[in-house]
Amino acid sequence: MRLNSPQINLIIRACMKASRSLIRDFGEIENLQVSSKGPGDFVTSADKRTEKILIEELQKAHPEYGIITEESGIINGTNNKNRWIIDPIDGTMNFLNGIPQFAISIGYEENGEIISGAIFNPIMNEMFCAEKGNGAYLNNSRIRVSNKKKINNALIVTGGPKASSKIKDKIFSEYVNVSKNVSNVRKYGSAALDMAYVACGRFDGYWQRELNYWDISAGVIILKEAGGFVDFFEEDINSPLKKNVLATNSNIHEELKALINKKDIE
Ligand code: 2AM
Ligand code: CA
Repeated sequence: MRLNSPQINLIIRACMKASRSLIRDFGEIENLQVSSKGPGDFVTSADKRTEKILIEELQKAHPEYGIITEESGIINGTNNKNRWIIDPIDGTMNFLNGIPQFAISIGYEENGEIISGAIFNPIMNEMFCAEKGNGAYLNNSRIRVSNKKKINNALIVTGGPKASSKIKDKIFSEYVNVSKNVSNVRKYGSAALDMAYVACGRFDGYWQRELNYWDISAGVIILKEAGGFVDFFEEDINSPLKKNVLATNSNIHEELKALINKKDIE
């Protein structure tokens, strides 16, 4: 791998360390699923344990950096210059159900711009990472987005609506509209991995509403460095950590955008 900033090395080291207990925890899930208690509480503690290890590792090197995380919220909130954006387990529902489609996601921001990041699926042993100007990688190989040019041949991935969504009907009708105009649509359950999969050409495009910044921060730089294009649409200035995301191989971007922004689904 030719990525070598101190930040990306730190992120990768933190991911590797945290993944050891995460893999053990995932192994326990199967037993818990058949127990009367179920795996719910166990998953919450796996999430917290993973996040704690990640924060400890990152803080060892830079105690002053800002951190935004899913579980612990905001740390060193006044530091807007250097920030880690952490999702300890993205794809929690998959993890909970013993499905190996989940990942640790860490993005690194300087002055509000994400400049490096990694998404690590510890079960598949797939480490996606990127650094501004130095390309994107899957393990030791350079990755690029697909070259597909026509939306009707495209394989698209999406997610949601979440259980608490107030715009379920809108999201479902969007799904129908896109489905009618592309080769097929998948729902894989991890926003971070969905973005990474567009970056390496497994999917041609991805969209999802009502995400959080930590779900997709690392994905943004990985996809950009792989030649893709990322848009945040219908942004709410009062909730800067809430995101609606459209991410593609660039070629099909405008066409997918048009399918999502159709008047009849507004
Ligand atoms: P999570 O697994 O960390 O919760 C599933 O479609 C994707 O949406 C996952 O990446 C999931 O992240 C994310 N997501 C964000 N907010 C969510 C919520 N409230 N409920 C379910 N999934 C959510
Ligand atoms: Ca997440």
